[in-house]
Amino acid sequence: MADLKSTFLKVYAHLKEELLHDPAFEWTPDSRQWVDRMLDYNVPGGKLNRGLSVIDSYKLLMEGRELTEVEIFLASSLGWCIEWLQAYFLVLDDIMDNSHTRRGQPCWFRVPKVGLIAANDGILLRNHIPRILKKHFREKPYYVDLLDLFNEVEFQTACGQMIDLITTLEGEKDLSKYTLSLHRRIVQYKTAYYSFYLPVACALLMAGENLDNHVAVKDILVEMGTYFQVQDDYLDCFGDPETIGKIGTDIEDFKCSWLAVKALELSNEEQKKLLNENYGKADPANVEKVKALYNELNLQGVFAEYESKSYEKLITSIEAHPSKAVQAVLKSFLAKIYKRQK
Ligand code: GPP
Ligand code: MG
Ligand code: MG
Ligand code: MG
Repeated sequence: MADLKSTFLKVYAHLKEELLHDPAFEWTPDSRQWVDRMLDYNVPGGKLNRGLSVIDSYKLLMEGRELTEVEIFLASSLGWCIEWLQAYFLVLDDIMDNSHTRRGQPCWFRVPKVGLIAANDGILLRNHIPRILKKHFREKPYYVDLLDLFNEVEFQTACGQMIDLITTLEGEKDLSKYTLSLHRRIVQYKTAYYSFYLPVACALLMAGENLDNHVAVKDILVEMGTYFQVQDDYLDCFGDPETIGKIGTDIEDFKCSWLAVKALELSNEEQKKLLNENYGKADPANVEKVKALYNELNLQGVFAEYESKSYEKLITSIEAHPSKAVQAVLKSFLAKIYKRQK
């Protein structure tokens, strides 16, 4: 595993060098240095679960046979495309969510002299993906499918982000619209497609599969992605910022978080009143009141229950899949996130 990660990181260095010498632009020392620093700051510093999953999944689809160096390079490159996509989303998401830290360091837009240049850096990160794909996959029979996949998943994520944001609009702060079905819709689009379906879909394309034949796999991965974002919502309030590398802002931002939805479901009239008065305010005193109510309602226990139920349901759907190789892909993905603390 440590070995796979170091191979994967070597591919990052290689792709970065290519991008820093992309012949479509006339590079100067300044411009090259900016992109170099921006990439190192934003791309490789996460858990790399999404990227590494492409290699893992491809290997499992090959029934565990030893991969060639070329196969490892290609699967790693696709993995990095997903990490680039993630970096692009996070740079912009942190501006939109007014966040402070990410991966244990200040959000990129908060770095001195970066500010809103970060918005353009997000655009650059996004554009690096088709640059990488063109360089390494242009001759592959599945090239068009890859481009199409990345485009479709990005579109779905942006739509999810849109509904995540418009539900919080000032003047329309109305907690009564925060239901489990709205929450599910938001997280399915903003998180599940790009974080869970995309890595496996990349591996399937590389293995020569037609994605239309894998709708059942997609459904399971979207379910897993939903569970993953519920964990993210939970950790936003109950996680240790040192461990998760970010400070939660969901309460301040009036987000349709799983915790808010559950709190509303379990509250009596008085508790609902408290939520309405304190949710979505930047003042730490208001935030504390919301957190105290979450504790009073035992949301940690409610989450623990949800977590084990989701796990059991997912295992049951995975075991209903006819292919043992696909089952292995899905189980390995689930094992990486079950009871995660970060
Ligand atoms: C996670 O939401 C969703 C994304 C990072 C997708 C962003 C999509 C864009 C089109 C920009 P989150 O805000 O809960 O994540 P975090 O808790 O990591 O800030
Ligand atoms: Mg967000
Ligand atoms: Mg955010
Ligand atoms: Mg979050």
